[in-house]
Amino acid sequence: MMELQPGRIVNSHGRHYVVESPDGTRRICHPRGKKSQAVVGDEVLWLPPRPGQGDEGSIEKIVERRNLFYRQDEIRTKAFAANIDQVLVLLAAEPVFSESQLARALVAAEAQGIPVIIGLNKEDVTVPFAQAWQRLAAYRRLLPGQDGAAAAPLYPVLRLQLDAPDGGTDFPQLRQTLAGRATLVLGPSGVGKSTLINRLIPDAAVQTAAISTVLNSGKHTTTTTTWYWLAREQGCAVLDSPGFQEFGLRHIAPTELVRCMPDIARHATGCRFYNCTHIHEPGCVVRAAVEEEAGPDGDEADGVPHDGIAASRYALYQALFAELSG
Ligand SMILES: Nc1nc2c(ncn2[C@@H]2O[C@H](COP(=O)(O)OP(=O)(O)OP(=O)(O)O)[C@@H](O)[C@H]2O)c(=O)[nH]1
Ligand SMILES: [Mg+2]
Ligand SMILES: [Zn+2]
Repeated sequence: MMELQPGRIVNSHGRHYVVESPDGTRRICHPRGKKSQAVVGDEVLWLPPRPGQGDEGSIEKIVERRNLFYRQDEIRTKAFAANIDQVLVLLAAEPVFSESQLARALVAAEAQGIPVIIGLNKEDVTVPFAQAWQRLAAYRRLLPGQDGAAAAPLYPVLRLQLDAPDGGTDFPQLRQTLAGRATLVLGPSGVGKSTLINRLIPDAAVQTAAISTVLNSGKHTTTTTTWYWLAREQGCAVLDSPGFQEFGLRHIAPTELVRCMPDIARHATGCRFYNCTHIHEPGCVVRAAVEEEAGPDGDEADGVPHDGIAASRYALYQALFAELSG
């Protein structure tokens, strides 16, 4: 009897999975059944080929996952990765990002309890960068700490210039958050996800491509998710992923949504209505907390904690609630 071997899926292409053994050796394996349910990041048990049966192994078992980050579109489920410690949602000055798609990715991460950091790349493209930075005000601004904790932004938002020698203003902070964790790099096409991987791991030599500024979109250069080690002994890995356009949230119930939007959830607990949808109920405290006004200097991230809900975030909640109820 051949013995089951432990391994981790580091890349997949259709029914071909690249499985990495603890000693770092890699080989192609196929899933045993008809369905291929394994995803990058999965820990698996696999069997080497029998003598004379080629050199591809077979995946026998997927070890129970800590988490699975995925999107659920109308017709299909698209798994990005399993067993990750955090998601870096990378955006850029160009192409112009969709706040709705950003919010959706954040909701999907919260639903799985996966911490998120947001990166805004291409600081050198100054005017579009300033506009994009402003559009992220609701994510950057400080929320008062709860239970004695210090005030903190809704999400950390880092300024980056990933093709520059120093990596941009907040690159040192990015390096710090990557240490000791497995980070899925997620975002639209053309924002610089693969550029980041190449910068961190020069051996990776991942293909990158210039965006089309005419179409305001990337070229979808990366087509599969890949797990790269930065420091294997410390468990530090970064995962490159294909750019996404639409982030479906069909797997989230409308009543679950508020829990996945922390700036809204912090008010929802005070709502006196049992089963309040926070959409139309008169006297709902969530609706009362929506702030139409920006901060004193017009920038919501003015360094002063704001407890109110940014109007743009509440509008996203309303739109998503309606969509998921449909
Ligand atoms: N101006 C500027 N361009 C950058 C910066 N970082 C990356 N780029 C460029 O942006 C383009 C897209 O980069 P990629 O790394 O291929 O983007 P990606 O997110 O991997 O895109 P997909 O694989 O299509 O999802 C390339 O031409 C990069 O050279 C930056 O800081 N400033
Ligand atoms: Mg790429
Ligand atoms: Zn309410």
